[in-house]
Amino acid sequence: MFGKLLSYEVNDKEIKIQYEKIEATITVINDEVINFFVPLHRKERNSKAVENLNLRNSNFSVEKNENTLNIATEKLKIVINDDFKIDIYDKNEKVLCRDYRSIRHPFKRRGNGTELAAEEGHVLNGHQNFKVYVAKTMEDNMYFYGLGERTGSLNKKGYHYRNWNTDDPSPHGETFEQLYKSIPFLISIKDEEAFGIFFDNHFESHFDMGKENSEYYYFSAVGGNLDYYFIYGPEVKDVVNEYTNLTGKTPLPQLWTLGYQQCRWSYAPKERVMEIAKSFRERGIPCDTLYLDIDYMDDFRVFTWDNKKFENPREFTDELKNMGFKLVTIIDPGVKIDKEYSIYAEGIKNDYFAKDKDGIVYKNRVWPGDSVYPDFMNPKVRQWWAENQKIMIDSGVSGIWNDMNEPASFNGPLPDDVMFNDNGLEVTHKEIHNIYGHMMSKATYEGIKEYTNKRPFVITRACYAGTQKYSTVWTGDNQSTWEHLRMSIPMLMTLGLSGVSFCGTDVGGFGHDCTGELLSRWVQVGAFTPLFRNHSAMGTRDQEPWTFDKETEEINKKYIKLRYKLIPYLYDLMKECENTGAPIIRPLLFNYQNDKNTYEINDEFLCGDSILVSPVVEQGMKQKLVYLPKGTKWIDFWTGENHNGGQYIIKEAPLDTCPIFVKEASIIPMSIEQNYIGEKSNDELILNIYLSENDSEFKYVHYNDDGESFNYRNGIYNEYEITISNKENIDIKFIINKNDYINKYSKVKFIINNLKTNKNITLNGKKVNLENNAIEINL
Ligand code: MIG
Repeated sequence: MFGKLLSYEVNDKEIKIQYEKIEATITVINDEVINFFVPLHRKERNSKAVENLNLRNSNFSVEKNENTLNIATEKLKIVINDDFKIDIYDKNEKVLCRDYRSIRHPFKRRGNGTELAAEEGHVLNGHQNFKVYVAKTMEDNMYFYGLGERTGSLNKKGYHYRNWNTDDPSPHGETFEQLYKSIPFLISIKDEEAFGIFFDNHFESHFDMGKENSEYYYFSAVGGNLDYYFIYGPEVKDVVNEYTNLTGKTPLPQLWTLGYQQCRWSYAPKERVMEIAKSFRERGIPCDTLYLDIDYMDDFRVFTWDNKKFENPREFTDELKNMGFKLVTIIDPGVKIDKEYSIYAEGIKNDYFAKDKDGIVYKNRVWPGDSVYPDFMNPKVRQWWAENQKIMIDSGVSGIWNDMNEPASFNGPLPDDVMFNDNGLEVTHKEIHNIYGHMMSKATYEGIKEYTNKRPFVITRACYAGTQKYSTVWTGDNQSTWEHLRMSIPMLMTLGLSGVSFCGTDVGGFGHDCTGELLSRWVQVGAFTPLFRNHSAMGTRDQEPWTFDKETEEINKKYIKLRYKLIPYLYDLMKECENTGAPIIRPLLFNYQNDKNTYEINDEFLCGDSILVSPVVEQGMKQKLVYLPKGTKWIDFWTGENHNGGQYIIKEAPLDTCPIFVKEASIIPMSIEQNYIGEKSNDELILNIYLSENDSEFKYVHYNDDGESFNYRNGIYNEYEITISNKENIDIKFIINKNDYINKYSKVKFIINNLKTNKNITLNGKKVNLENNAIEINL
């Protein structure tokens, strides 16, 4: 393809390689991360995912052999051949990733009489040809993970996926090759060693993990540059950390966003919203956030209110705030064509909308009828969109929900040649489709940040690699089916592995009618997912926790309350995520990579390091087969029973019981029960300690700050360090590492949940006596 390797030149971290037909560049980002770039489309890289390429120190060597160029870092050996064929080894010369040398050889699709079959509606794919195509040799024992929002199982080996953000409200199934989000990032584990490939190309792209031919896997795109990063582990954790060093970490959110959220298409008018708000408080079911879907607007004009339904928005949001509710409103990208409407008029005047190839403003149809599409590629448009957030913020709205930003359209898809203006560069829809939602979220984030000075809460449906910097995501229009509850678990774990830690599904399901049993099981999963939002579609039955029967209501209440108790733990996880990119809900393999039994577990997840959740995801099932990973013991959260790791157990799971296990030698911080964040003063820290059976020493660091501002970035936070040494005695050490946030805890309660010995217990060196296995101290 590129011909013979002729010469090379090293320039600091860059190695330019002259081939017969083109020049390629290799950049050593650090010892573990290497970028491979060939300007097939454009000379310069134009990444919207990687905003600053942060090159770190590494001592690498480059050496030319007869036909190859050999690059060595502390961790990797990279051999570059003719045609830009690349082989990568770890430092022990073990193969990690080798380019496939033979020609592409897809499996056969037999298609006699295909026309008739197509007429009946069968999709008859051929094997597509691509402008950018890289095939890697399938080694033995490979497992594949990541790729963002996907249906199907955790392990992607044998499947093919497409990146083209798509709004398809029909029931998502394993046959779906694409959904709303495009994250061209793949993780592979081979012999317990992991690496990642991030193909930073936002054209339509494809990943095929050996479906086409089991001898190779490939990534490809219909246009754009060849631009990919190889990211070495050897742990999946390291791969995710480095990937999020490139594309950005999920920032610490406001505390209230971790509470329970209730949504519906649509709560309106105001009286209906107040009725919902009162119901939560009367029934004592905690809830922090209510949503307004598209019907709050004046005929779907974004940044307006329907004053018949919501006479005085500010008064209304104040009333909600007094009851402890935050309001999030939906904003779609489509702007209604209406000369009298200021947003449209301003956009037209300033040339802010995408145009067709002849330079005429492009229109399609969405909720407001005929509409135009803001050109989010243009920095001026993003600035304008950011300023528009002020309209919502001034009405007392606390967060913004961005929907329909694939972008979706009712009147057929946007043509490839709709034109956008990327800071002076003319780009087509074909090129930027997959980053439209990403750029919209960026604008929304920046506006909210500017006008509130708080950590913005944005929730988006479409996204690209790196959107996690700006927005949380939900997985779009699922259905109230058991299949979709089951599917949500690998889907959310996969999003987490792909950098998008703050994610959730519509709890209870969006389309179709939910049942009490399904909602009861769904809320048991939702209680542990970072974004915990119940949502349902227009025309479906009511789905609030109390709208089925008493039992369903009680189960919802139980798990929502548990969620609120766990918020300090979840907040600590979000803080960890901001530092390391580690997802909140994660597949077992993330922590137990040396236990192969975890590689294909789809119906369990870890919430942080300490909690394993194995929810029931089948109708009628009252027992659950639970796998407990090797190397540690697991304590049943409900009964305190101890189990060895490395085995399957059967856990009794009546409808009100979600199987939950705590890793031994853990500390889980909890808070008192409240109906919403900030209802009660947060002055007591409750530390739940789970001892190990054998001697051990373990540590936990708990973080606390004002829960809303950016002051923590200037050091305004508190940090507590708890160390437990469980040997001859049980020695608890409690230290305040940092004490700069003014609202401090005044009390700490230590609870030893599984105290089975009569060892002496000391706290900071002094012998103490427990009462009901607990001791409380004043600070
Ligand atoms: O096509 O705004 O996924 O959450 O309730 C429907 C109405 C448009 C799709 C979103 C859904 C939302 C709905 N929207």
